[in-house]
Amino acid sequence: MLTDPIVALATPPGRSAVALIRISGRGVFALAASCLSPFHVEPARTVFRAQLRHPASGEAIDDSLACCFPGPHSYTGEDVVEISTHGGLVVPGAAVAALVAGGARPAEPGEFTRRAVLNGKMDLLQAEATADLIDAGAPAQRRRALQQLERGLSARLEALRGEILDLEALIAYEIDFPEEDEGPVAPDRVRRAWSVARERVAGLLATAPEGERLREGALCVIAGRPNAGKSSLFNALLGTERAIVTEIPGTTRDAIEAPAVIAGFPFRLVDTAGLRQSQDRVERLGIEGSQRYLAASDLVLLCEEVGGGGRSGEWTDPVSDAFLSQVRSPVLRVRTKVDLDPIQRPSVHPSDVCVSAVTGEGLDELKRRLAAEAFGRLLQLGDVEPVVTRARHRAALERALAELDGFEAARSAGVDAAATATHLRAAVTALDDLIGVVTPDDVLDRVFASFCVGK
Ligand SMILES: Nc1nc2c(ncn2[C@@H]2O[C@H](COP(=O)(O)OP(=O)(O)OP(=O)(O)O)[C@@H](O)[C@H]2O)c(=O)[nH]1
Ligand SMILES: [Mg+2]
Repeated sequence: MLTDPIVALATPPGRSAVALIRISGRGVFALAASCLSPFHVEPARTVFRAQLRHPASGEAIDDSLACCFPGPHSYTGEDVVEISTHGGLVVPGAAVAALVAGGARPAEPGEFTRRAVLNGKMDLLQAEATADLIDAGAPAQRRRALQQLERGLSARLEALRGEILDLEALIAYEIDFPEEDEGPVAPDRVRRAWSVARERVAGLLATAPEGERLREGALCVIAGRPNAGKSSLFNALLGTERAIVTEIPGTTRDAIEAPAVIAGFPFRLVDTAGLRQSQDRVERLGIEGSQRYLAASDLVLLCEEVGGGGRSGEWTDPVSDAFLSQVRSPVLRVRTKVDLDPIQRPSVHPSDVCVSAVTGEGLDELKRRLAAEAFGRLLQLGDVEPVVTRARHRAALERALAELDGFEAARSAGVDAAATATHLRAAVTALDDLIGVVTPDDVLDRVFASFCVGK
């Protein structure tokens, strides 16, 4: 399927040693030949040096390298030429303009990958993984995206699809021999096959919360009463002096959000205004902001100074506890400023983490706990087990699960075999949509909306 020629700069604009330009589609070899000399398709996939010129004016633009990928053995499945030019602010733009003058159209975001999907070079899950790999900001995101790009998730879903098809085949016997009381397939066998498939769908679905969190970053809110050392901890976790720290209680007013990679996982750390009953209008607004963040959080770090409370070093913060009573996410208690009062430490609750933003003590332990709390299931699964990472995946699996349950309910109710089988068909369709076997245009539009140009 060859379509109109498109061109895009595949590398980001700006000062760099080289830039990569791609053209793909019908007639791109002739188009490239009008701008590059010498130009030859053969030997394919071999780099050669060529002068790049404007096809109309003949003006020399760059001394470049070019490489031809005849379809279908290319990224898009179409004829593709990749041209490496010098980087910087002027050369790549002039090179793209020359190729446009030669007849190429500037590509839409994600258009190359979209063509790859339409031409069967990759499925929709791989296309999403391509975007995730480019967007990865933490090692765990990169590993997960690469696993999905290498068809980890696709292969698992295909196996699952196969199991449901097998189940459909078992049911087909009953459809063909409806009069026989005890058909050729024991009901137990159907039930077992159903239960295995259901467990697998449910298992994958259970990875969705942490999988989606992996793409977006876990929202970790640092809360506690004024002066508890929240901003200091925030800065220590980020490794920069991002938030203002003073000895005056009520220093932080506006919540500050910053991305952070902790133990290889992506987090969005939030420093908040200290929790207390306040008459100050500005501070009250700040505290309301803290509460909004708390409500949306994936995880709360509740801070209290280790020597700040009662004599025993126990938790003494009823105000924060009252604020937190509305919070549904897990709360990790952090005892701060342990450098100040080491004597109190033995009486601290064993699950509390003791840290000092001044000496750095306890920070590694806290980071480990954060990763375990926000991504424990992923840590347990390791990098080999597939995980679903998008709302689109979750919706499709929920649909498949509902159909499998519908199948079992219909069977229990004594519905005839042909009617129960429609549920299995629908479950298979849900998985097909997820992998992207036949994908309607609007789904493609949504998937590729967030892509960068040139991918
Ligand atoms: N010795 C010591 N002092 C600390 C530590 N962490 C914070 N402090 C001090 O405690 C005071 C308050 O620190 P902040 O980080 O501003 O506390 P906060 O919880 O953000 O306070 P608010 O924004 O007012 O709610 C400052 O004087 C810090 O220098 C620590 O680990 N050790
Ligand atoms: Mg603060």
